[in-house]
Amino acid sequence: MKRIPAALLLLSMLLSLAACGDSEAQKENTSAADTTVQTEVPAETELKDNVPVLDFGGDSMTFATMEMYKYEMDVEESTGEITNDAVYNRNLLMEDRFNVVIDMVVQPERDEQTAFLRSSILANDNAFDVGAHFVYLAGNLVLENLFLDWMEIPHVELHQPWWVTEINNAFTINNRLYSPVSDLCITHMQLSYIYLFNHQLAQDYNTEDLYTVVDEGRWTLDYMYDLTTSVYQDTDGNGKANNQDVYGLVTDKITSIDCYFPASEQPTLQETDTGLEVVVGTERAVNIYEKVYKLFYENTGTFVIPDYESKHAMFLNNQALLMPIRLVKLFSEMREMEVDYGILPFPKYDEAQQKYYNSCLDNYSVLLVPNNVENREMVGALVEAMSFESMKSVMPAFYESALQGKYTRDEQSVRMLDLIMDSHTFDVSILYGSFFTTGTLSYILRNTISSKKPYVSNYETYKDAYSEQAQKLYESLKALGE
Ligand SMILES: [Ca+2]
Repeated sequence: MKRIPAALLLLSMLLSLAACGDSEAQKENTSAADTTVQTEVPAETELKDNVPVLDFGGDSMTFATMEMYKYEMDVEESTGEITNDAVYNRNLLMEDRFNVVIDMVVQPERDEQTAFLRSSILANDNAFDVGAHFVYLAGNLVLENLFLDWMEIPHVELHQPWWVTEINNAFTINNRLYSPVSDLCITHMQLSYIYLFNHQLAQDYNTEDLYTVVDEGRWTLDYMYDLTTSVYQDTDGNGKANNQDVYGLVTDKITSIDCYFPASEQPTLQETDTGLEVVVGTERAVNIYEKVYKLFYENTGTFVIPDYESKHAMFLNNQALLMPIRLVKLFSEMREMEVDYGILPFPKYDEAQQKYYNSCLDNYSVLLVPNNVENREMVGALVEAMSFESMKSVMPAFYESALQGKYTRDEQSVRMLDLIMDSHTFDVSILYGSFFTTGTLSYILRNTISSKKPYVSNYETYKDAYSEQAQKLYESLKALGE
């Protein structure tokens, strides 16, 4: 089953807005989103969760979360703001349907959250039913044997499109899954890495239609090199490639690099019959390194910026045809952009690769159930139904907010967003990153590309340590619950 609703929903908005002029479309934006969505897509109502009729007698369903992400789980009141109200309405619906009260315990920051989840479970105080935590910090807690395997939670149907299949598959080891992701975790969407392209520069440089390139499966690392290498203009005429010039690609050299392995269908670890195998020494992995290296450093059309943020200013100033960015920035900085931009997935390894894959920054939420939770049935029913409802109404509300104003005209970008959300994957070595301290397996591509270190010798140096750590991790995971 494809994850399609957001595109369908937004398409219905687009169609309803198509008759309006630009300024009207912008004015009508919020009300159109509020009123037309539900009525125009009958197909949508057919998709629903399989949770039966249940009455939890007014009990509390309590989420443990952090201040910065509490909007994923609950909001205090209806405010008229589209994303706030989508969460508010979802929870009203759930409270009514299951006769529960949705509640939260909120910690100020990540360290308090780590401490709270652990101490609450150890104290057996039943202070929460489901915890949400940063993916890169969750693995440590999982290894402390604090949580239940979601395969044992009733009503949870992990194959449904409101669960993030590729990530959950990657996190399943020994047929157990302790830290899944669903559309309840809206941060997996917001922290998604995507590519933006500048429509004006695409026109100026006569590039072919990039959506067609994606659709035809030709959006690859090699294609991106060929496309960007001819795009350069020494705008300030100083004879040097600097931040005043125009480029085919402007990129950071930090977290976005983490996405090229997953996008090329290259994991760092793979489960075998006997353990976890480290697979970053393969020919494919080495080739990915070489392709990204060439794209970054052997390309007149690329400008590499050491920090994360300052590339945004260059893109806003029409100095970059392409730029990788976290989707969440569309809600803020990118709203200032006057020239239209389009959204693209990360490139594939080659045309033979069947699918596009996209990844996220390692700060999104995963879901954790305490091993002493009182009511597994309530946890399963609520998380399943809330995840479905999030896919149906909360995700589209966030799309609408992200693509506000002039971008609501770009139905192609919405289609690309759906493709990206439908292809989220993530490396399990980041979930269990604390096991891979020597040579930091999870970030081997980032570390070698950003420092221009040779890949193979770097891998050879840490090869034995990686294998040893992977085997220890496997044994620790096997011992959980036994
Ligand atoms: Ca220059």
